[in-house]
Amino acid sequence: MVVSVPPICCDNGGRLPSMEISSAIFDCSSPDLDSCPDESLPEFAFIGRSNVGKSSLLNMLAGKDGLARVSPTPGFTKLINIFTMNKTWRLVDLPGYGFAEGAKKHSARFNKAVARYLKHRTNLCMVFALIDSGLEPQEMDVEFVEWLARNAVPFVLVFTKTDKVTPAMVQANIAAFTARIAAWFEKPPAIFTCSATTEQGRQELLGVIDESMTAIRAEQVAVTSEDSPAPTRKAQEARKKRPDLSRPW
Ligand SMILES: Nc1nc2c(ncn2[C@@H]2O[C@H](COP(=O)(O)OP(=O)(O)OP(=O)(O)O)[C@@H](O)[C@H]2O)c(=O)[nH]1
Ligand SMILES: [Mg+2]
Repeated sequence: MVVSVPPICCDNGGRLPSMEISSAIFDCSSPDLDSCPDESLPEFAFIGRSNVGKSSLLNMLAGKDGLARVSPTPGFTKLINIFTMNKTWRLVDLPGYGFAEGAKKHSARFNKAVARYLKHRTNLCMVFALIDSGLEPQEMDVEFVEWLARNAVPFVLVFTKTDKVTPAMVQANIAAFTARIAAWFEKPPAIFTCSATTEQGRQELLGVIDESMTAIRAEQVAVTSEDSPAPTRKAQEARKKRPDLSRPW
């Protein structure tokens, strides 16, 4: 049964992010989970269909054009690309789904390395699941969001490229998408809109990261201040624990 749920568009309470990006550095490109760097820093990852604007959004948030490579050719990002922000947290540009070339056309529609990263990366705090705001719900996006829900991956939805269509069309497409996924959620996921061209949505998305980092720091302080024989170890475990899915965004 599909339940109709009105779209929730988050503006992070109208607050400006207290965070500024003072440094944005490319770390590495990893072909799979096992070759990703250590899990010492919280990660925020971008996923979505090929060409939806993942790399562009990463650059927009980082405030650095050309940090992640952007291309009009779908399927451009092929590796797990990791960038460190402010020396304290990471943005992760993932290969998109929905694009298959040549001999690989009939293989899995969704990159196995990406699936493993999303399911098993313990320092993954939040996934930004990108959807093209100019399109009616695409089967592949609906299936992917269901996959995220089934695998308890914490995520928010981000509707991209809002500069390309009218606000009314963006809202209509968000409403249609939300209705398609409603049956999977007791509480629908938070929804944001953005444009890498106009920078619309930057403050709100940085606000999500800022709140997440604040929660992680508070958790670490609480754990390390406990009377424990091994506080360092406990703090490390707390950092690795995935965030509570009932968070307000
Ligand atoms: N008008 C407009 N174009 C955008 C926006 N974001 C991305 N694009 C364009 O869309 C194309 C794809 O952008 P990418 O950021 O490379 O998309 P991607 O999701 O990383 O693509 P893959 O790596 O192939 O999966 C490029 O030509 C971008 O310039 C946006 O907000 N507005
Ligand atoms: Mg890309």
